[in-house]
Amino acid sequence: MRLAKKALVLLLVLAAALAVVSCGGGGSSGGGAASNTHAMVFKNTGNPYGERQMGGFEDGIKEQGGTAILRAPDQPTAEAQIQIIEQLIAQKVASICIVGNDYDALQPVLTKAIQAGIKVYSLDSSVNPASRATHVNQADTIAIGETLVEAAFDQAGGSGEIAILSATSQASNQNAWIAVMQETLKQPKYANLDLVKIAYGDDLRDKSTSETEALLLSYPNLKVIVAPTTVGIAAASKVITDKGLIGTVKVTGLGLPSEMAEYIDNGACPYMFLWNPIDVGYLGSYTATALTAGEITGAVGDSYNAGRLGRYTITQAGDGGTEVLLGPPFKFEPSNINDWKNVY
Ligand code: RAM
Repeated sequence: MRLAKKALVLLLVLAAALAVVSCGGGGSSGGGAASNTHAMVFKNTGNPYGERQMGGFEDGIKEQGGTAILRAPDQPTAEAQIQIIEQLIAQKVASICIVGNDYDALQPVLTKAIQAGIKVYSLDSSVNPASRATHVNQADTIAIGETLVEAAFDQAGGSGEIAILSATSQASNQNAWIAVMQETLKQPKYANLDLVKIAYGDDLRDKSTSETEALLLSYPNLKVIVAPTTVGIAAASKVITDKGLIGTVKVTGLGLPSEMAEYIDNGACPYMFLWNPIDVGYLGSYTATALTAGEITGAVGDSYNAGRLGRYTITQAGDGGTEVLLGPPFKFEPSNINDWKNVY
């Protein structure tokens, strides 16, 4: 009797194990995510930068014969991205490219995806190293932060009040750039620059507009607004233009040429920086297929072909994980903005 019970238990255990294997839930080599479908989850909808980045990703996936799924929640929150990622796990996509709304909060759901055999990596806004194979970084974090401080210094004439208008307070890309800016401001050269406030427009046009208006009210002597977000820089430039403050308060930061050409032309933003968001997404698409093909694991030294962009090698990231770097940021100013405004 006891033996029969034991045999039954053994049989049940074996049956359960078989079920797990056939569902592909058995680990990273499982077959649950064997499709050629690759997903990108952006921060939120309604951001032209995000649309360019997703467009580049889709082009790259298509030219490799795969299917791209492009998703973004209405609001730029981790909770909303978690719901989308749960759906993608159920769909058994081959890879998930996450543009993180939070560095740590996505870890449980991304771990679940990884355990289901899905290749997970971040792009543009990173998630923590435990949640990703690697990170596709648009440009060197330190170079961006230092460049923005130097621009604020130059546009303020070397002294005075400056403010930062960021995206959400949880956005890891903006937070990494702001951390470098704060560090850089400690250098003696920048001793006369006073960072009075870091405001958060949440990458929403209306909130970025009202945050800019609040900055102008609270700090009447403000000289420069640095917005390391394409949504924020465009909203701030429009407020400065509408209020007749061109030349009094300058705007700089990271902007999309198509949205910023009019403000570079009218002087609200003397100059700004960015990289090619289409290329960021496109590099992501080749990272996806290199990971799912098992060509790379995301380790330092892994190298792979990224179509028209050429070959890339994975390097150590500042946060202890790894990354692949697209290239240096580019400066947009009156002399070149018209060449770029129709490109992205
Ligand atoms: C916004 C987003 C994006 C960032 C750019 C600079 O569009 O926050 O993540 O990379 O700005």
